[in-house]
Formats: sequence, structure tokens, C-alpha cells
Amino acid sequence: MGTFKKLKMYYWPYKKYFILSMSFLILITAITVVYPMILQLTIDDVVLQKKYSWIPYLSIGFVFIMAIKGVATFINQYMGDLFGIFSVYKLRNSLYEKLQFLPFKYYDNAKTGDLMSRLTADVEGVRFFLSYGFTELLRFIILIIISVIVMCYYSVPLTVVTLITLPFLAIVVYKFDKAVHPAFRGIRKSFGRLNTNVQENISGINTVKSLSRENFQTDKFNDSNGDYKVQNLSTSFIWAKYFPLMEFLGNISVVVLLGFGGYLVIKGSMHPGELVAFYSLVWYIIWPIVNLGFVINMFSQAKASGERLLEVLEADNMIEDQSLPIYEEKVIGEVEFKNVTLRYEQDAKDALYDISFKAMPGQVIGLIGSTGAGKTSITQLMTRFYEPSDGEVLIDGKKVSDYSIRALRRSIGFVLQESFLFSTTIKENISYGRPEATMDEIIDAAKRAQAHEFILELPDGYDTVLGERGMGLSGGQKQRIAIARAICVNPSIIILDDATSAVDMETELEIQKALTEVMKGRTTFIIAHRISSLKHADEIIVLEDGRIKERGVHEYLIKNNGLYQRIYEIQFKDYQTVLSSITG
Ligand code: DCP
Ligand code: MG
Repeated sequence: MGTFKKLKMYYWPYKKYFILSMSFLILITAITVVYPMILQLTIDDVVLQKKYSWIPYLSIGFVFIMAIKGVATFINQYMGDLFGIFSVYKLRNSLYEKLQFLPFKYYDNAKTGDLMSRLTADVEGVRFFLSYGFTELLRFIILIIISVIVMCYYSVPLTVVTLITLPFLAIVVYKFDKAVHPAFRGIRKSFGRLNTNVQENISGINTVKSLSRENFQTDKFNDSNGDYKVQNLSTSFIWAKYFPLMEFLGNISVVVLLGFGGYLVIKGSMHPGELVAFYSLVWYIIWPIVNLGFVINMFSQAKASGERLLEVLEADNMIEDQSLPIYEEKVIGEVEFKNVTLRYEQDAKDALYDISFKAMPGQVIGLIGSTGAGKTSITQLMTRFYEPSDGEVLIDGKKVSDYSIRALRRSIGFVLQESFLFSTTIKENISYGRPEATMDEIIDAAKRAQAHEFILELPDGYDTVLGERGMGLSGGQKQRIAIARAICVNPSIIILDDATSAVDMETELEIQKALTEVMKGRTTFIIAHRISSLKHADEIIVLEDGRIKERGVHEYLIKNNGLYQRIYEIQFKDYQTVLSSITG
């Protein structure tokens, strides 16, 4: 029950719906047991003793009770649903909010498909239990208790004899649950795999098609679909096997009831109507026992789901605002690293080691080095996407941890290799970082990002809605929208991480123009593989294996006999070769 105790803050505020639902449930269950009693009266008094004058009263009474039951059922179901829906609304919002504030470190180890299923299927699992699980459980218990009381009122010996076979039924039900529970888990797992398959296929459709692996994907899907089918078949077999057995055992009770009950009636110690009522009542006991497994199943699934949700809700935010003092103001743009070391995982090797440098406001710093050298890592420490394991990162002379996260991230803009665009209008994509931006500011940002012209050529201009993953735009166009988005926030520090590597040479020129515009008056960090992109930097830092190997301006580094010079020669020679092949 620990899981539900921990989740209490999400559902207990709505306890009034729960209590209402439960109170009416008791009423409904009591009325259910009245049916057989009316049947008994009709047979024993009306039919056998010929008291036909009772018929109108019995009929009116019956209709009246039915009407009450109808209203009670409505309130019970609706309130139960409200309880589940309201609770889960709160829960889902909290989860989503939590996801926004979880650090990158969390996402490094999380899988999209898994998180998605937590937010959908697991939340639904909890809702279903809150809405129906509790209710059903209580209904069964009340139904059994009231039925047994009424049965004992008619005849204690018959009650004992009839119920004697029920423990066997309970054993079979228990066995059935043991078999069906793992089968259900198998189905869920298999369905999860099927989902992941589809999700990855759709997200990676470019890769699938460009490597013409359509058949492979189809086969892979066939496999997981086949597995899902097998899982369903085996579950279905368990059902088919156990249900007749349970019904058989239930019917044995009925046979015993009719045999011994018939004897009592003939002997005259019981009325025929009472026997008929008994027949109905016994099913009110058998039916809950058979279904008890369901509810227990629902409970264990909801518990598992609840645990998965708590894992997210209780995950460590790790990087949070300090309580005091917090600098809220926008930064000017001086960046200093003092002996910074970064390790992503406790026992991993250093991704950065003893990094020190200083960038004055408005300066351009180039970062170059082979893949995995730590270029991106340096920039992610400025925004506190990660925390340094050692050393200090200072902006305007103050530790980054003394700024509010919000101020920090509004002061630092990113343009990445591939930028994510939301499936909404171009306008909203550009103003994403500053939703209050006016239309004029948006257009100005687009113009400076060299995006204004192509945007005007789109069907709805700035109101054009982009497809999923920015479908419908070229890589270069997407990149310019991303640049406009960065300009729109007007950050003091801008980070261009491989911003031109995903586009062709011609587009690169356009983007370079846009980037020059972005860099104006801002401290800029350019990460690039091509020396041409960063040779005008005020300082170039050459990284290797997380360490600074060389530093200085372009003119110095090309004569320094180091890594930079080698990169330069390779790229320059290539260029010469290309040039000579063109000119012949
Ligand atoms: N790393 C990690 N966990 C992360 C990010 C990186 O363990 N979430 C490791 C992988 C590399 C090292 O840190 O060994 C440096 O990674 P960077 O992303 O900083 O490397 P670069 O940006 O220099 O590489 P690239 O040019 O490929 O972008
Ligand atoms: Mg990188």
C-alpha cells in the first residue's frame, strides 16, 4: 500500500467524490439483494397463497426500488469517474512539470518510449484503479456479506451446505490468477516493444528509407507483432481453460443447493420461494469470488504503474536554484572557466580536465577538436545543464550557481547542429524563447537570420504550420529559423555548436551571413570542424580528450606545429586539390 500512500496528495484532495461514490455503492448493493427477496414474496405469498391483491403493491415497490437504484448507480459511477479523472489530471500535470525540470543527466539514461508510456499507459492504469478498482473491491465484499446474511435468515443449514464447495472455487480462482497475471504482464511488455518499434520506425524514417531497410523494418515489425499475437493467444487459452472449470464448480454449489434445498422444501421446513431466492443469492457470492482475481490484478497493475510514476516524481532535480543570493539580472557576457573538471558519471573518465580560459564581453572564442573532445561539454557547463565536478564557471565574475537558472538560460543562446522545431507556426517557433515578442521583433529576428524572404514565400507566411520534426523545410531553412529563434531572445552569450555542419556549402554561406549577424555585440563560442568558420576568433581553443592542447589566434596556431596546424593543412590541402581540379 506504500505506493498509494505516497500518491495520496494527488487523489485525496478529491475524497468527496470517492466518499459519495462509495456511499451510493452500499445502497446499490443492498438493493441488489432485495431482488431475490421480492421474488421469494411473489412465489410464496402471491402465487402459492393466492394473495393476488399484493401484486400492485409489489409492482409499485419494485419500480420504486429500481428507480432508486438507477439514480444511485448514476451517482456512484459518475462520482467514481470524477474521482479518477480529477486525481489523474493533477497527477499527469505534476509529472509533466517534473519532466520539464529534470536535468539532462536524467534524460541521458531515460528512453523516450518508456517515458511516454509512463505518462500515458501508467497514468491510465492508476486512473482505472482509482475509478473502478476500489469500488469493485468494496462491491464484492458488501455483496458477499449481505447475501450470506439473507441466506442465513432463510436457512442456516442450507447456507452452510451450499457454501461448502466454495473454497474449491477460491483455489481455482487463485490458480487462475497466478497463471493469468504473468500472461498479462507479457502482453503489456510485448505491446511496449511493438510501440517502441513503431515509434523508432517513424522517427527514423529518413534513415530507414535512405538505407532501403524497409523490408528489414517490416520483418522486425512482423516479429514483434507475431510475439504480441502469441502472447494474446496464450492468455486467451488460459481464459478458455479456466472459465468452464470455474463455472462448473459454481454449478456444483447450485446442484447441492437444489438437492438439499429441494429436500427441505418437500419436508416442509422451507418455502419454495425461499429456495428460488437462494438460487439467485448464491450467484451473488460465486460471481464476486470469480471476479476477485480481476480486481486484485487491477490493483497489482495499478501498483506497478504507481511505482513507475513515483520513480519520475521522486527523481532528483539535482540542479536547482540556490536559495540565496540569486542574481536575476541579465549578464553582460564575460565568461571565465577556472580549472574546470567534468565527469558525467561518478566512475567515468573525465570528459573535461582542468579547463581554464576567459572570454571578455563581445569576444569570439573558437573551440575545435576531434569528436568526443569535450567541446559541447564546455558550453553545457555555462547554462548549468551539467555541474562541474571540480573548479568554477563564472559569468560576469559571479559563479553560475549564484544565478537563477532562468536568468542564466535567457542570457545564453544556442544554435545547434540540428535544431528542433515544434509542429506549430513559424511565428511561434521564432518567439519560443520569448513568447511576449511582438510581430515586429519576430520579423526583425527573421530578417537578421536571412529567413524573412523564404518565410514570405511559404503558403501562410509567418503563420505557416510546420509538420512534425519541421517537415516541409530544408535543413538550411530550419537552421535559419533556429538562428532567428536565438536572436529573438537577444542573449548576451551565444553558442554556435556545429551550426553549419549539417548543410551544404552554398547554404553555409547564407547561414554564415546570418550567424555574423547573431554574433554582433555578443560573446560568442563557435564550435566547428572547419577552420574557415573560426579563424577570425579572438582566441581558438584546441581540445583533445577533454584537455586544452593549444590556444591562441589563427595566425599563431598555424605555425605552432601542433594539432591545429595539422587540421589546417589537411583542410587547406583539400581545398587546393579541389581548386586545382576545377581550374585544371
Ligand atoms: N559524454 C557523456 N555523457 C554526455 C555527453 C558526453 O559521457 N551526456 C562524454 C562523451 C565524450 C565526452 O563526454 O567522451 C565529451 O563529449 P562532448 O559531447 O563534449 O564532445 P564534443 O562535443 O567535442 O564531440 P562532437 O564533436 O562529436 O560533438
Ligand atoms: Mg558536440
